[in-house]
Amino acid sequence: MFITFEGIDGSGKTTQIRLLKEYFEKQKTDCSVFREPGGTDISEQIRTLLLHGGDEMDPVTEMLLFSAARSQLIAEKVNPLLEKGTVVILDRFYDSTVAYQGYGRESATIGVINQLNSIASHKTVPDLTFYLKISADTARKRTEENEKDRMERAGDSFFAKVAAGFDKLASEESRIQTINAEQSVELIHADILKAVQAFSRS
Ligand code: Z5A
Repeated sequence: MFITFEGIDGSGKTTQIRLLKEYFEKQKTDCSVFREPGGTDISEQIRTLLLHGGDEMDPVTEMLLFSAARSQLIAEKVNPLLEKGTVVILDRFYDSTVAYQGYGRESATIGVINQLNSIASHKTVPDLTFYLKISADTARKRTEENEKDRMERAGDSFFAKVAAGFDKLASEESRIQTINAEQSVELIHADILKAVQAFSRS
């Protein structure tokens, strides 16, 4: 099973992924977790460039680097694990490129980004995607102590466009389940488990 988590920064993805991994481990089901960008030596080097490179990075360069990191992760880790029957969970996947580089930066049309995503994912499609939907205010309160990286330094209007992009994607794609991420950690986990168990039975 291939599961991805999406949402704006601070929506609680990392917290929920940790709980879901614990659930699979209790079930004695092999489960691997990777973050995007990242998850391989090459992809982690690209992550450093993307999050800590200079503010002068060109938006098309940024879009291509996210895709390059993804291609390496899918080819080197995700696809071989899925072939072995391991559950793979990704903290972000290509929906983030649609939301951030497509709707947020407007680096290319959504059609072009979809083509790029198809190439960079090696045509691997998630079985389930959880979109943790949260207001910008709640997300800001949860992350205000953190030091801001290059992406996080983009302004409020950029993040409003990204959030609207995620909403639009979720309304268009049946694999995407929107979860109310304003709830407690426990209630969000329960919603996610219900969807995972329903998928496993189907
Ligand atoms: N990006 C892109 O532009 N294009 C792409 O294609 C891809 C990515 C793949 C990666 O950032 C950046 O790259 C990201 C998008 C961009 N940039 N932005 N902006 P990252 O990997 O460094 O981090 P992130 O994915 O944006 O999120 P995060 O900071 O790791 O947050 P999170 O995982 O969503 O949340 P969390 O760490 O689980 O929780 C945040 C805090 O809230 C923490 O203190 C928790 O204890 C607390 N929390 C969590 N859940 C709750 C609930 N339910 N109630 C109260 N408090 C909670």
